[in-house]
Amino acid sequence: MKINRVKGFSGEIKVPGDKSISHRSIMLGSLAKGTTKVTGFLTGADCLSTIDCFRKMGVDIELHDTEVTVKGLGLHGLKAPTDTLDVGNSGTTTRLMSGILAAQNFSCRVNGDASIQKRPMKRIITPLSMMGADIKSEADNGCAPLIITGSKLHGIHYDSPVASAQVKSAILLAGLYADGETSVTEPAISRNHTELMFKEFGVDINTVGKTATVKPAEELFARDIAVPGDISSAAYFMVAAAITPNSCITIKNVGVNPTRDGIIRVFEMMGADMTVDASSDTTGEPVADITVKTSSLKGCTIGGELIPTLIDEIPALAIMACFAEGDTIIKDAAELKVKESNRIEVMADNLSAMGADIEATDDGMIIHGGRQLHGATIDSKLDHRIAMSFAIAAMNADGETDILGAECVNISYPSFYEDIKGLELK
Ligand code: SPQ
Repeated sequence: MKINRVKGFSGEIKVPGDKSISHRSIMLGSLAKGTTKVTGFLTGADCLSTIDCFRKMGVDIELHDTEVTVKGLGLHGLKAPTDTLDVGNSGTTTRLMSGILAAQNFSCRVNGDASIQKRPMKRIITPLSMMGADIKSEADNGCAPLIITGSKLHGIHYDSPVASAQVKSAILLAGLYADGETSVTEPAISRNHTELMFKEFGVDINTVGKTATVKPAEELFARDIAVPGDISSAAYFMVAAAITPNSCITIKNVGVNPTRDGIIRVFEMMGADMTVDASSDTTGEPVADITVKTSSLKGCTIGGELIPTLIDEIPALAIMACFAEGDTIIKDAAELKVKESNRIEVMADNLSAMGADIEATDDGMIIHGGRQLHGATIDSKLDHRIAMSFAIAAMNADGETDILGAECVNISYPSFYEDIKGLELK
């Protein structure tokens, strides 16, 4: 896709539903007793993979536009799939579903695309095996395809070496089926959508500091879920407004759960012209309207416990840093290397191609802001967050930028290019 400089952006937008919450609504809806109605569901490819997997396990799931009806089979009602469960490109589907599959009374195979087959699964195989699970990596390389044979599970306490909501959630989901309490302590708090949704579905879950503890469940009770807009998708519009002259964008109904709102704190640190109007919660998740205007930005340091609260927004923030005065240091973010692509390497390579002054480090990157970007050929590596970040950069660069694999935005934001074009000043 070829993209050129724009004059500015103006207007109001509602971004699609939160990806993390959408996945979890299908999983918990499937395990609940009764019918779960989901509104604002994200119809990106990743969440469709989750629907497909649970349909293959006998769950009746109807999707109309962004509304989903899930007729739950109860905690012990899933059926053995006759085929491999295809998770596509979705790490969330793979890891969270593995926690559920570990406790079923059947065996199954879980596989996905080339990117999924490279992402580390040992991080869930290790704790789930400690609970008694039987999970094998088919190629014995710690990655998918996985062969999961349901087993009797025991409650454990796990000190997770990584701040990862996918690891934590896989263990907590398995904990629903364990013979005692299960708890996970993280080095820093990761997104807590599983814990919040557990509460909504009547699960006994408790969080103290960095430790989440779940009691085995007898039953989950269906609950309607209103999915807020995804702050990870809102991020592209926030950055676009901040770095593009003559711009003002309001993003309505964005989920601002404190375990996800690190981008708001970074916008404050960088001096962005932003207002956040909090409205009421939707199904336990706080929501706000966010307005960002063209801003005069300064570099900052992003690291420590802030990282898990903005991990998926780092590619967009790295673009923003190119337009700030001074240096931006992103550290403690080695997890970026094991996402849909190695996001440290891919950001450094592509931003360098556009003329930015950027150094990749072991656990992040250092960006010396203020260099004018120019058009280049960008390899998205089929990573949706890379494609969307560089679309925003391209709209502020001299000359033309060509984004290879641009269609991969369908993973989390199928209408991204139409939506951003719709806000462009003519
Ligand atoms: O689902 P997937 O492929 O892992 O998606 C990503 C993304 O950028 O959309 C990560 F690449 O989001 C993860 C996120 O990074 C979604 C997620 C969740 O819903 O629990 C948690 C984060 O991953 P992790 O490994 O830090 O728990």
